[in-house]
Parts: sequence; structure tokens; C-alpha cells
Amino acid sequence: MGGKFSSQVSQEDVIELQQKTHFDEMELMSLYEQFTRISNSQIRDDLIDQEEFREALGLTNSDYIVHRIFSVFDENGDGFINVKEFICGLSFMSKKATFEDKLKFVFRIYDLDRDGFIDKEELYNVFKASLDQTALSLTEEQMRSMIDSTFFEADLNHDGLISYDEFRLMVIKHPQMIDSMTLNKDLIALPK
Ligand SMILES: [Ca+2]
Ligand SMILES: [Ca+2]
Ligand SMILES: [Ca+2]
Repeated sequence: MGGKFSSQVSQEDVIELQQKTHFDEMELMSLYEQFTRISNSQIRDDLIDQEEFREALGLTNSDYIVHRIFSVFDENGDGFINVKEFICGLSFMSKKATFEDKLKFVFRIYDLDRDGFIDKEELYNVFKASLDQTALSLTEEQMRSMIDSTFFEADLNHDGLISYDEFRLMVIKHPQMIDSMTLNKDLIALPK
């Protein structure tokens, strides 16, 4: 690869990506190369499917969480991650992301129906998926009471939903809520 963007990415796209993300032109080229490699690692179609995604990013989260991360990347919802979606998504979850970026990204992982609020079911899904990864097993009742106490703490206006601002305040108190869902390694230097 000669470090050139292919026909998939125009010069305007590069400029747009530089404005939208935290990456400079060199980094974008490197990410583009990674995209080419990952998107052709299992099926050679220049699109990243869920299996290619999980493997390339070394995600060890549960299937539900990986599926949610994938969906947040897949902005147009077509079931594949194209080069722009890949680069924008990484900008929000990688080491280069600001706290606010990561917050937005993780909020969207929780917000399954994309209505801008986290309801109890959405929180339950993520908690359950995270617990399934640990040796800890809780009964349905214990799970529900954990959800209730989280809402008791987070749902400041008591409307039964966690808004983005409420989520933000909760994460400031419990930063581990987003740590497990963002990448701490540097994707730009992803090993082959
Ligand atoms: Ca897509
Ligand atoms: Ca929601
Ligand atoms: Ca609320």
C-alpha cells in the first residue's frame, strides 16, 4: 500500500474527516490502511462485518456489548462498517477521544432505541451482558434491585429515564462505567 487513499475516499472526505475527528492526515492514511486490511480479513468486500470488527479490535466484551458497539459505529444501520464510519467511530472511542466523546459514545451503546434516554430495560441489558462476563451471578431479583438503586442515584428528576446530563453526572462519579467500553490501546499502531 502506497499510503494513498483509494477511490473510496475522496480528497473532500479526507478534509471532512480531519474536521470531524481527532486524526491528522497521516493518521487517517494509517487508519485507512487498517480499514482495508480489517474489512478484507474474512470477507473481501471492503466492508467490516461484526466478526471482522470483534477480532480486529480485540474486543473481549460480551456479544451484546460488541453488537451495541458495532451498531454505534454503523451510523447508517446497513449492518456493515464502511471506511468513514470506522474512522469516526474510532475517533470517539480511542485513546485520542476526549471525555465528552467517550461519554457520548458509551451513552449510545446503552441507548438501544436511540431516543436520547436510557430506560430501565436498556440499563438492564448492559448490566446483564457485563455480568455474564464475570464469575458473579445474580438472581433476577438482585439484578432488578441493582437497576433500581442505579436509577435512584442517577435519575435526578425522577422521570424514570436517565438523560444524557444525568448519565454524565453518574459517570463522573463512576468512571468505570465507560472504561470497559472504550479502547485504551492505540488503534493507530494496531499490530498486524
Ligand atoms: Ca454502515
Ligand atoms: Ca432509549
Ligand atoms: Ca431523568
